[in-house]
Amino acid sequence: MGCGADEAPPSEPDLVVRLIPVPHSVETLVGRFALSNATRIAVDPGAESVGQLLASVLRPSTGLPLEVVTASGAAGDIVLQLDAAVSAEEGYTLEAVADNVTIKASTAAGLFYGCQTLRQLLPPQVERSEKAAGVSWVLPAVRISDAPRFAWRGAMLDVARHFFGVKDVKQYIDRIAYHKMNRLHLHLTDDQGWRIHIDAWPKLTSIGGATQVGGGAGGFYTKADMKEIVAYAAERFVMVVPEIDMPGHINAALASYGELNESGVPAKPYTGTDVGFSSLWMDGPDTYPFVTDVLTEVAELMPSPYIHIGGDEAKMTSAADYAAFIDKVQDILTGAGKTMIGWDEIGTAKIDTPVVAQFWLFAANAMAARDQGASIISSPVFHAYLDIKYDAESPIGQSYIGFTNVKKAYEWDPLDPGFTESEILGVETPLWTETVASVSDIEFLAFPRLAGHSEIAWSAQEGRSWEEYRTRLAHHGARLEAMGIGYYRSALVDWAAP
Ligand code: TNX
Repeated sequence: MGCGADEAPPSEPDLVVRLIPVPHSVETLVGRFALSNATRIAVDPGAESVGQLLASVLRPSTGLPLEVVTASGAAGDIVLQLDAAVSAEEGYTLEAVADNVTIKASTAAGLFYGCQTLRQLLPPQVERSEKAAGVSWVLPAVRISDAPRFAWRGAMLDVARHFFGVKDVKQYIDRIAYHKMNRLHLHLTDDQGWRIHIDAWPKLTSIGGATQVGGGAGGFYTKADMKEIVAYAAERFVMVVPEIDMPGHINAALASYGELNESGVPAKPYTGTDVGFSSLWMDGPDTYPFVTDVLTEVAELMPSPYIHIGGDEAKMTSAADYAAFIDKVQDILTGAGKTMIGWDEIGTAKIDTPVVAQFWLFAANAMAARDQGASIISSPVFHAYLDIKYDAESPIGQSYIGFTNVKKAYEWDPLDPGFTESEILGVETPLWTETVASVSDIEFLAFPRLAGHSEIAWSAQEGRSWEEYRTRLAHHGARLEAMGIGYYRSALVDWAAP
């Protein structure tokens, strides 16, 4: 990326361009654009809500009125233009000169991503939720052309092991969207909790939702909650992808209904952190009606064209039962008009296209899925997992595969271990929450690693280097801090003062 500094007088902020994820091309120009009381956000019809979102993040810190108008823009304005000439679907161009900042894109999503870049061109204090005094709200003259590498730029949040409410989920959406990520995969069910209300099986949430790891109160989303999350995400161009994990990781359902158990007796609620011990009762008369009801209601509720069915670590299910189960589930989803996603183990079953396999651990399984025509989401446990401890000193997190420091989290290629670009739908960064009980725990494990993952999802592989990235990350920390994110101050990074 270009990093030419402007000739700023010493009292002005240093106007070096440092962006995460790094854009496709950056050309620094001479000069600067200054926000003032007269600055308006002038938007094309169809871009009003993107303009309002930009205003809502810039107003509190700058204290400027930043009126949003549907107009073609005049001198002094920030202009958001829908322009079919910017061909890449989520791409944008951004040009800042003394008179204007102009963002162009062919879609509202592209304009939104241009606005996220604009935020990062301003001083980091712009991210504060209260007025920041004594800051000069200027950005460097620059010409940027940008578009994402992958269509799927996801983050996964496990709300089953520990429950996180609507407000926390919205905040996570804000933070991933800021990094130009566009999928929130919600891991809604597991042994320790069932978090989405199902009308036909209400005890899933009244019983299965009432606890979590460590025995806390748990919780669940009503259908209205889920609609609220989906709408909030959609405004920020994030698709919410629900996961109902089956046929393993299912104890919360077994604890809710005796008839799902061979014994006829509900399983005991589980509040520990083991994996792989539970399975649906494959021959049970109520099992497939249950699976069908759940998937049908989830398909009706969620606009996402994808439903994730888990399929991981089904250690108590025989290979034959597992394959038959995946086959039936895929038929149910196809009937509901949805594309199935599963963890890489689904590659051991017969699957039909369209289908998506999420590579997490078993390359052979992911390859087997690929060989059956599956698209791949890359989220290798050794690099992409946000729940792994940074090092032995990390107070929370897991270490079953060792440690993942900020460098290792950044240094990987989503084509490993041998995919082609077109086989990869994209990248996802999962946060499992066995050890994550609060928003500050999320912040500590997700940040700053998620910023690096956003770059792997958005930016080109070519020319990527930790040494260069860490200099940008050093300054990105001040932005995270201004957002109120309690991120992990890795000693591998020379964090810059805000
Ligand atoms: C394996 S990753 C799991 C999760 C756990 C994680 C960490 C994956 C597809 N399954 O259920 O949370 O290990 O313990």
